[in-house]
This record gives sequence, C-alpha cells and structure tokens, in this order.
Amino acid sequence: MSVTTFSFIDEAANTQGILTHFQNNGFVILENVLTPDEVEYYVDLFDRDRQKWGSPNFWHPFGTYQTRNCHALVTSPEFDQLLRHAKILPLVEFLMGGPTCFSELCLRHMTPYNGTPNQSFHRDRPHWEEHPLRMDYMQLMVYLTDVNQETHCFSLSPESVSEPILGTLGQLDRNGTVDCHGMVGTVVLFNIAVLHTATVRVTKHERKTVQAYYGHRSRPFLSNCSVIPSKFWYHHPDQEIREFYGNLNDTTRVFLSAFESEQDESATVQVSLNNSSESDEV
Ligand SMILES: O=C(O)CCC(=O)C(=O)O
Repeated sequence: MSVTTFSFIDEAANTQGILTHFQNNGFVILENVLTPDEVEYYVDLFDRDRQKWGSPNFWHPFGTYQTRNCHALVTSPEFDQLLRHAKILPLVEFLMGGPTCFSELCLRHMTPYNGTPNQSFHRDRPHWEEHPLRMDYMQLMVYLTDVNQETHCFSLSPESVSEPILGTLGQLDRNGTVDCHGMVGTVVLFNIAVLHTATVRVTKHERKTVQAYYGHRSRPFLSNCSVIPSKFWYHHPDQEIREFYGNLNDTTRVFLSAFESEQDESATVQVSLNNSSESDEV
C-alpha cells in the first residue's frame, strides 16, 4: 500500500489535505516539521536523558522490545517545547477540534535485534464515536533515528471515520497495514483507537522515539504514566500553558500530596480545579 506523506518544507502545512487524510485513515505522516538544528537538539536531549537516567532509574523495560522513560517532563523538561511546537500543537488542536491537554510523554528506545520479528496489533483506547474523527486521545510520535525497511518501525491499519469499527482480524483483513517509515525528525500523528503496533525487525540499528499523548481538557485523563511537574500546570505564568498541563492524573496528585504540606496541597489543588472550571466555561 502506498503511503501519502505531508511536508512542511515550504513552512505552510496543507491543513485541509491533512484533515482529509486523517478522516480517511486515522493517522498522518509529516515530514520536515523540525529543522536540522531542532533534530540535533532533541536527539542530544534524548541521549543525555538516557545516559543520565537509564536503568535502573527512570528508564524501564516496556513489554519485550522497548525501554522507556515516561517521566521525561521531569528529567528533561525541555521536551515541553516539542509537545507545544509551533508546527505541531496547532495541528493537534485542529484535529482534536477543541482545547487540548497533555496526557503522557514517553521517550522510547529499541535496540538492534536478531530474534523473531514481531507485531502485536492493539488499540490503546476505544473510539470516541461522538467526535468527528472518533478520537478521544491522539499520539504524537517523533522519530529521532531514520526509520526504514532495515529498522524497527511503527505500523498501523488505516481506517476511515465512515467505516464500521471491526475487531482486530476483521480490520486487518479489510484494510491491511501500513509501515510508517521516514527520516530522523519525521512526525506521525494518530488516533490511539486505530489498530497499531511496533514492528520489530531483525536489524543492526537502534530506534529512538518521542511518544506523547494529547487529550481533550473536558475528558478523563488518559493514564497515570507521566508525572506532570507543577512548574507547568501551576507555576507557569501563561494561563494557556497551565491549562494545557492542567488535566492532572492521579500520579501527579499523589506526588503533590507527598511533597507539599497539607495546607499547601489543598491550596494548589484548589487553584488547579478553579483553572479547569474556568476553561470549562469558555
Ligand atoms: O512504538 C511503537 O512503534 C508502537 C507504539 C505503541 O504500540 C503504542 O504506543 O501503543
């Protein structure tokens, strides 16, 4: 199956084309989103994070084939800039169709491999059928290494919003699969309800990715994977950024209660709740 990609090379994104592709497939591949300097910066940040905080600290095995650090906003808060990148966040908000919030951030690493190839197709969450793109949560995947036929890659089974939702075998049989390849710096956005997998290949190459999730501010938080530092959701001077990070998960709340006095904690949580009710009213 041939794969359509969208390029930001001329600075102008083909937003309507991206929307149509997302409606028909549940994902989009974007090239040239990051400048070469940005790519170098984030690869270096990733490497330094892994070097400093690798196992047994913040990096842990995830399944059989990956290690990941889901507290990257704590260990390398500079990744905030990638999550809210001027060419990425507006597109995420456009596709999500309303105020969007941070849900999770994981840095993931896959090593060279000489075993049995593997795919394990799954949906992270159900579709949200009231949404025009049936999308409750979206994932941003940024490749920090070249990804091609010779490496591990991300794969999914495209599905259109106008098609019935099928079980795994029915979906794979009806629509097949797509391997998402691209140069370092390639960005994939996808609905996490779409059937997807890491494709594990025999390879001499490692794969590095940044995988971030976005949700709707008015919907439940996605997961308890990532602590959200209070510098973003409480202390940040920009209210919009506070609200972007303000859909707190229980992990953040339990750390909050552990690190603050009872008096401070109730005051902080109260401010956070006030912020979210203000945003609900907008
Ligand atoms: O890492 C990958 O390529 C796949 C990621 C995945 O399956 C997931 O985030 O649920």
